[in-house]
Amino acid sequence: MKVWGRADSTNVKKVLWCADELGLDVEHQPLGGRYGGLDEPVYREMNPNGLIPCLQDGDLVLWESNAIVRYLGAQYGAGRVYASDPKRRAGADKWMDWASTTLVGAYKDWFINRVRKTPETRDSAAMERGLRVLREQLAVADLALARQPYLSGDDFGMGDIPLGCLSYPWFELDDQRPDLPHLEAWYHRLAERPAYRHRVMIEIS
Ligand SMILES: N[C@@H](CCC(=O)N[C@@H](CS)C(=O)NCC(=O)O)C(=O)O
Repeated sequence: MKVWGRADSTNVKKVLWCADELGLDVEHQPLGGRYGGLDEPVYREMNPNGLIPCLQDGDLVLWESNAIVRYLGAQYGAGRVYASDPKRRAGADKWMDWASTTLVGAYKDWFINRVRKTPETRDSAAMERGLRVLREQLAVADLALARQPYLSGDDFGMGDIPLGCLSYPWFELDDQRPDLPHLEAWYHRLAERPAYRHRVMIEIS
């Protein structure tokens, strides 16, 4: 099994973290960002979007990070990362989609300006707007986590992976965060997982 994509990309982190949780032996090829290679014809053949991550497992080539996480879970983690019960699985699916749709635009506005731009080049208005929306939206996750220990339900699962990847910079950068105790307790639970520490808690860049 092979995964393409630089390790510090949020979407690549999802895949590498999930694979580690499942104990899979993955060949990792950094790509994108400072590594380049996204316009190489061989890569475009696999992922015509020219984005990372991309997975190859036997004759399957797959892009879209959440689809890859779902595939790995269904193929190698049924009953663990990927709930067998459709109702429990739908609950996890919901949080995966929520993180990648409702939340991610605000997250990018905040993260890119906060981390990747210099004070001179950053769009402060976009950064503040992103921060404001993040504060509001993360309260929704906090409410859910008041009732269950994981976004996936009683146990860790794929529903925790997208927000788990976004949460590391959120909790580690020293911006003013609202008091969301259940979200914070969940983050600390994730930080106890060796696979999370190995794949997600790496230098923020
Ligand atoms: N919806 C796609 C988004 C993929 C995406 O935007 N990937 C970014 C990195 S997080 C990318 O390829 N950026 C170009 C680069 O890193 O050079 C997914 O979830 O896989």
